[in-house]
Amino acid sequence: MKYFNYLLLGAVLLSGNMTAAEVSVYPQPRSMQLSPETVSVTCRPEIVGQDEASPIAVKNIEALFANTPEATGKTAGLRIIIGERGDKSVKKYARNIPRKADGYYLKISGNTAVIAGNDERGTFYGAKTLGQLLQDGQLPEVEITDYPVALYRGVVEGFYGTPWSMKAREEQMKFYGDYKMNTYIYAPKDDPYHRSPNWRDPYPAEKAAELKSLVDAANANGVDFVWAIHPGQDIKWNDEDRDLLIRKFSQLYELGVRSFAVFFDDITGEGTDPVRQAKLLNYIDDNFIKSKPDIKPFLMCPTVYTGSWGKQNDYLKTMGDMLNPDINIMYTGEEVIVSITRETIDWVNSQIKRPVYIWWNFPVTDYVRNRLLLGSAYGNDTTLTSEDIVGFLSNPMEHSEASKIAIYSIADYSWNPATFNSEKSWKDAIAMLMPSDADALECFASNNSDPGTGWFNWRRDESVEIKPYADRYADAVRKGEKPAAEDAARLKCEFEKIVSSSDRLLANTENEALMKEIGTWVRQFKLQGETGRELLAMADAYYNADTVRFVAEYKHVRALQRQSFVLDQTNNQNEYHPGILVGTRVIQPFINEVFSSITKSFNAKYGTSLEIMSEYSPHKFQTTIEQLKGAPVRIKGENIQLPPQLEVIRWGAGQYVQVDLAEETFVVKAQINLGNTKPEIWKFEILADNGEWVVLPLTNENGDLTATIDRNIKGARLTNASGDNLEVFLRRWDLVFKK
Ligand code: 14T
Repeated sequence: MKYFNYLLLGAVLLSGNMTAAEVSVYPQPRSMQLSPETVSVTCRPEIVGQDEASPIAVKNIEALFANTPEATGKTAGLRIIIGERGDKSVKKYARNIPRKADGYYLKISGNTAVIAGNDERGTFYGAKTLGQLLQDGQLPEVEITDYPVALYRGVVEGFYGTPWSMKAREEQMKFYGDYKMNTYIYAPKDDPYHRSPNWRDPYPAEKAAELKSLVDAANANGVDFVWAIHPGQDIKWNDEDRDLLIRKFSQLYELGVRSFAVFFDDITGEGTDPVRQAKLLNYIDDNFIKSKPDIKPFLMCPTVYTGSWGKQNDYLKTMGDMLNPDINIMYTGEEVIVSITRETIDWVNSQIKRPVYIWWNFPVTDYVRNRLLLGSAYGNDTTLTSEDIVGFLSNPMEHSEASKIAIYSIADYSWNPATFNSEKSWKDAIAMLMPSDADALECFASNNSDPGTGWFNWRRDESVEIKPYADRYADAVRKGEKPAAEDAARLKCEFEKIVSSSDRLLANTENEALMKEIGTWVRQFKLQGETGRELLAMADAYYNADTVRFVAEYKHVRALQRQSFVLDQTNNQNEYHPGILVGTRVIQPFINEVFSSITKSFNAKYGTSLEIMSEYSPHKFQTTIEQLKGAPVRIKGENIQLPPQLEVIRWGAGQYVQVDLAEETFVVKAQINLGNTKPEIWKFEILADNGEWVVLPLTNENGDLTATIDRNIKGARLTNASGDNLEVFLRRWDLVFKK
């Protein structure tokens, strides 16, 4: 038989019924030789070796052909020979099986399919691959040798915020099994029995029962359920706490857990001592982990889990020297949220003296809860081998279904970094989640991927295709020129695509779990598309000097902006990052700038005074500081705020910022952070309900300039009263009210 190399084939059409493009195995196999021949499976295959083979592998094969009619005995059907190294059934193929954990050999030829695993999980993965190859009762003739680079692949549910539901987790287990991920770490920061205050206490019966069924779901899908404890914030370095920790592990062992971890991240104080941490971990490793024959290697997350912190001290080196060599150590990279590079790996491994276990903080959004990160998983080094990394996990969003876009690609990457194609993997993930509206979901995802400049400043590509057109159009507007017709047309087309994609997603019933998570963002996205479309019409009216049409379009844009404001204020009202942000990297800035510029020009030309601020707010902002003119007033939770500015603000003597409230409001206090400045040099005033400005004292509270207000006010103002021109940071400017 003549075999073709799959990778070289591309999308070339083959004779027979299947094309290479149709044959899509995920994660991408190490080696796959595909022949043009196909095998038709018309009756239920005979399975050979099922008594010894991995039971979940056999079960999967049986399920694949459950609806195929029974063999009649006249025609010879497909024979599936299945088993793992050492089983009689696959003895003949022993030398073909890769000697790698989770590895398998799969060969389909004539009327025989061989699935031979290096271990039980390998056999299971061989069965999963067979399932992906089977399409409409056809199997390609193929020979595959496959095994992963990273020994541990999957997810660490390690974010702050609403933990995944048990139902969502069970659904995830199946997904991990399907795409050859073998690890799920249970470590939700907001489970009180994982962390302080209750890490010492056993789970109450009801919670324990839920965890047990989760462990069963993990086992049914070849996934190691790792239970992690997070004791570091209040641990006492004594025998009592040590024994309580082991007692807690024992409870989870009874529930079926066979993999354990201790996390020391995000703590302060006594608990951070690496020597004591290492001694405790070695003790647990020697006296608990290794005392039972069936527990998998121990895992820890260090306090110094990020390179830029670790270089300042010997913490990681101490861990590397002291920890038992078989305890795995996690690490997020050079920063908390960052891509993983070759240098990252080489440095950390030199410290910890073992291959690192990567905790990749993508697509986690606990630091930007008003956004969705749906972009591709690009940027990690593709030369990593099993000597470099022992594990590679994703820390996901609190939206489990939406996180699958990234998780799918991380599964692909961690199995086989060398052939990883982030763009293709992203597209395939989207098609897997929503086959019939994949293009609509792609449109949404490609415009919702950047976490912004906040906290970590790890930026992601967004709206890449439309950006050049948007830039050129905005540039023309900025110069007072009419934008090119081609750019306007391309943008109009894009905004229409945004509207129609949103509508299709909102009507989609194929993946209800996904729509439940992202629906509000999709509604916001639709409003953004409509705003963009009407803005272009407004601009067009301006350039044609059609003032009547301009005003009508202006009002339409305003109405859409107002709807978007209401949506933002009434959904996802978490205390950290409330609201619903979409298209923040290219589209929203484009809309804001063009709206303001054109309205300003219109006002100048026709003597009108239309509001130029694009972001709708019932409250108004006035300032004499040039840099801050046009800044929006936002309402976030219980704060009316001016958004923090990244650049230094040059605040001249006597200059002020002032917020005019839409209506009289009871305000508790003002909290202002301008970097390191003294309260005496500022004058803070409120506009009292009798219409008079009243000066209130400012005090310094933990770096914030604070004024107690506790009354109804109509506005507030802060003036530079130092007599000097100042350079300050505008980090916070909040009026705190009670709803
Ligand atoms: F353990 C770690 F590897 C880790 O990443 N810990 C947390 C994690 O739970 C969280 O989801 C993630 C993303 O926000 O970052 C870590 O949490 C932080 C990191 C910080 F730098 C929380 C506050 C920080 F200032």
